[in-house]
Amino acid sequence: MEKTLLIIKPDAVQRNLIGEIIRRIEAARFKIANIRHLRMAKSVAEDFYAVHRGKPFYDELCNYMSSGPIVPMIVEGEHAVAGIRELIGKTNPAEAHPGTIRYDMAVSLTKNSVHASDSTENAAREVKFFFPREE
Ligand code: 3AN
Repeated sequence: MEKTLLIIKPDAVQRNLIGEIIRRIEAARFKIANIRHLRMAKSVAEDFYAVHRGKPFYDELCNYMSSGPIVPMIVEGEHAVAGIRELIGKTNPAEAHPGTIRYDMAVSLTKNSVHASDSTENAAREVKFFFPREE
């Protein structure tokens, strides 16, 4: 069993896509182990995306991620990290495969509807970031 962190981003929350995204995760046999609804201050978004500090898209990314509510959740299941990355599709929706969340829902490279941890190490850090009491 593996845990990963998935975030429904502001563009998807705003377009009432929370239910459809969770439906797809559950249809793929993963469990939602914990879930929140919150709005990040810009400084919190900057901490979350600290690995991207200095990149040209960093400021736009942090402004966007703090622009409205998000829904972070812990997703659990066999090979959850790789499985959820597959389900969401490539970062750039123009390169995502049909049937993936980003292909079907994303608006642009920045407004790409969802985030998911890309390794077990990052999953542990990201789960702790939003769910500090989770073991
Ligand atoms: P992913 O979310 O697929 O793991 P990361 O971690 O490389 O992708 O990037 C984090 C977020 O930063 C992406 N979800 C996207 O919104 C944004 N981003 C990444 N690369 C670019 C880029 N070249 N231009 C604009 N935004 C980007």
